[in-house]
Amino acid sequence: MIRFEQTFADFLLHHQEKYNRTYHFLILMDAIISAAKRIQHYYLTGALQGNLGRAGQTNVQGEQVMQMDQIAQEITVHYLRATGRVIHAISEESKDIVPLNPDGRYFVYFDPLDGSSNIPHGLPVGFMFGIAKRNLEGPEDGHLRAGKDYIAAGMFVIPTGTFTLGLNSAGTWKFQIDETMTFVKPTRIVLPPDRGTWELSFNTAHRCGFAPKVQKWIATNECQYAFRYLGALAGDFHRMIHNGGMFMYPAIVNHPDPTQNRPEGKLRLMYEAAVVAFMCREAGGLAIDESGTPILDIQPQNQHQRTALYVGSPELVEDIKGVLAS
Ligand code: AHM
Ligand code: MG
Repeated sequence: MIRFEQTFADFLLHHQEKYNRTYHFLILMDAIISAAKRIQHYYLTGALQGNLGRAGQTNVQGEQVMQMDQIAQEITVHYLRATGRVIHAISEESKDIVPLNPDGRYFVYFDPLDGSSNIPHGLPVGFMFGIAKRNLEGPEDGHLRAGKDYIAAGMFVIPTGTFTLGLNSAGTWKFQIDETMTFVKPTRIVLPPDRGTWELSFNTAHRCGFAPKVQKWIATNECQYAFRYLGALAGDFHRMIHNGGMFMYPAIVNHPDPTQNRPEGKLRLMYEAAVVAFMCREAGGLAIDESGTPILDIQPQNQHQRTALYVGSPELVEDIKGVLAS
């Protein structure tokens, strides 16, 4: 017998009706899913088409741009523009705000292909996005929104065919791609309370650069947990939110070459850290920066702002928060 799973479209339609919401968000999500599928196609065929190399430029962050970064950016902007629902977007791949439709109702913050070091190998990368709504009653009220003002945030782990979406006060949900390239089977994600499955995830090569108290916490606690690190936030966060534990990208303050220090952290607040912090909150977890401030409370001063990140099971994040405050 054929098994028919509930589709993402059905799920979202019911959600919008239940909360008395408009259909505009459905149109936006449909565009984001179309972009993700097209990016996935280019990624899967990238090795044969010669699209997994460098583009030969550096971006606003001074990092090497990959060909796939440019392809994913072009695809995403195309689909967002076509909705007519987005006033403007902020992307890791664009120095400036991307103006779309002055009458649009949403701001979209995105990184169309996160985890660049995995691209040449065709290994998992992420398409991450956060969505906020403009002030519909008055003049445009600014695009620099804290994560707590997002209405939704999500990620696709490409090319594994998984899509995860956090909805404001309505949980974090995972969808799988089926044989017709449709996202189906909504499954609610709740961080598991049992420490038996918990994992730690961080780049251990940077360990000596962490603050001494963070190094000490790791040395004291690491043996209790499995350790996993893929090097792409979407994939690492995907594991963590299912198994519990903590993903960290601490500030680098002790690098042997001080010019390599990153006291402000590496990950970008608006389209990386706040996105996973939002999904984590909806799954029962927490996320803080190096000062212990909740990631979702940080008011961005610029669209490409960076932050340190500790995200995961509340007990572990509270524990490291105490250490950071000491
Ligand atoms: P990117 O936006 O240049 O791809 O960097 C973000 C990525 C995250 O996906 C990942 O968690 C982290 O950087 C990995 O950094 P590192 O190579 O220092 O471990
Ligand atoms: Mg990125």
